[in-house]
Amino acid sequence: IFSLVERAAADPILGLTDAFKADKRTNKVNLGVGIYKDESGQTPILKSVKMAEAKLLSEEISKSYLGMEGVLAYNTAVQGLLFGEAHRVIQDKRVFTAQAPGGTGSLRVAAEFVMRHTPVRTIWVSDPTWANHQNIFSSAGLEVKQYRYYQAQTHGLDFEAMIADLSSANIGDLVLLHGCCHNPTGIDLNIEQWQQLADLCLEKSLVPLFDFAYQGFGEGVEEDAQGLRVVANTVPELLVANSFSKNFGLYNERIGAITVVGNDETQASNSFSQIKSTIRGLYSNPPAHGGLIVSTILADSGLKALWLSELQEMRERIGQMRTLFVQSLKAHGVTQDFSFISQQNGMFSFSGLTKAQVEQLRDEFGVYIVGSGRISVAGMTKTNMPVICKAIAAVLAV
Ligand code: PLP
Ligand code: TYF
Repeated sequence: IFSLVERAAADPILGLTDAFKADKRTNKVNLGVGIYKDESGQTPILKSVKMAEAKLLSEEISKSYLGMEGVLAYNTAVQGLLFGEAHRVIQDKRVFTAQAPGGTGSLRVAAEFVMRHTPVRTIWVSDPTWANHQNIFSSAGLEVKQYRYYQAQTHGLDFEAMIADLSSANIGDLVLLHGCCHNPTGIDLNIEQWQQLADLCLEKSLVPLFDFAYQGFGEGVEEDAQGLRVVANTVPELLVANSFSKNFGLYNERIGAITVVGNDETQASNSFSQIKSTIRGLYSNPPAHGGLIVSTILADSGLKALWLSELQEMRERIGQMRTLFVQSLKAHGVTQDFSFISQQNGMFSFSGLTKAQVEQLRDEFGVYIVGSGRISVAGMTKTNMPVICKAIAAVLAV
């Protein structure tokens, strides 16, 4: 049977890392995949994580199975981060959360749950969006449609087009929304726009599915959740797939969660029972370590404060790199206006560089960015900045 299997295409983002590793040049720079690097170019383990792990190592007494929903204290803590502890959906007991393997696993569980237990067959994603969304949702059997989002001319949001496209969605359709730090554009909605979008979802009975992978990388943990909270205040039903890969630096622990908010306690609880059943059919129950790390940190005020300060440090370093990037492009003789890069949120910058320029950056200069022109600002340092800007100046001058 395997003789019939055709070779899969490489992932447009992860495949770049393979090409980067195989590149023998010494001054190469990887600004493809969204992984945070510190000033020395390392992706360190957070101190708060190391301390939580030390505590777990000395106190953990069993490796027995978790339930399908994972670590209970973790799930409660996730809800606090997402909605704020006093939010109406928590008080009304309309929200349930299951630990799941990363943002990706959480998105897949959400999609499988919707396919198996609701009549909904369509999900709308932004144009552009994270490359894996199409793969995750179509693997679960959902039809993926696109709504307009990014306007190339202004390097900004085309909110009117977004609303116009979503106005043609059918009752019950899922709408994938990036909670903050939109990947790949770095462009987010403001509060008024979130409210308008929430009103549309309510009016047309659309169901938001939040992909929340960068909480704390925009303006702060609380600030970044405002969009989600506005929507949760307005619509009766929604799903959230969140990830702690980036904001806890727990990439390879595969830690995230799937959260369902229902119309009332019974509907939410019934839905959650089916989410757990879906999980059982996929991987039975999640690995414990990541959930225990996060819940240990969030339950301890000292560790939580340390985590928040480490997250702030990552956020601020990326902000500094944005400013330096814009300045040093200018210093390298680039005359085009790149000031929009300072307005974008999160790890990424949507540069507007063409596919041909992206290829030239890689082939001639060893600077790797995603084909769409997305640059991971989180991979820039004061040391590699001159290499990057010199290369970009050269491809723009052609
Ligand atoms: N969603 C978005 C928008 C992302 O950028 C990522 C990046 O990794 C994910 C989901 C997946 O997160 P995880 O690595 O936790 O699966
Ligand atoms: O967009 C990124 O770079 C991150 C990391 O299949 C990532 O979200 C990229 C591709 C992928 C999984 C994770």
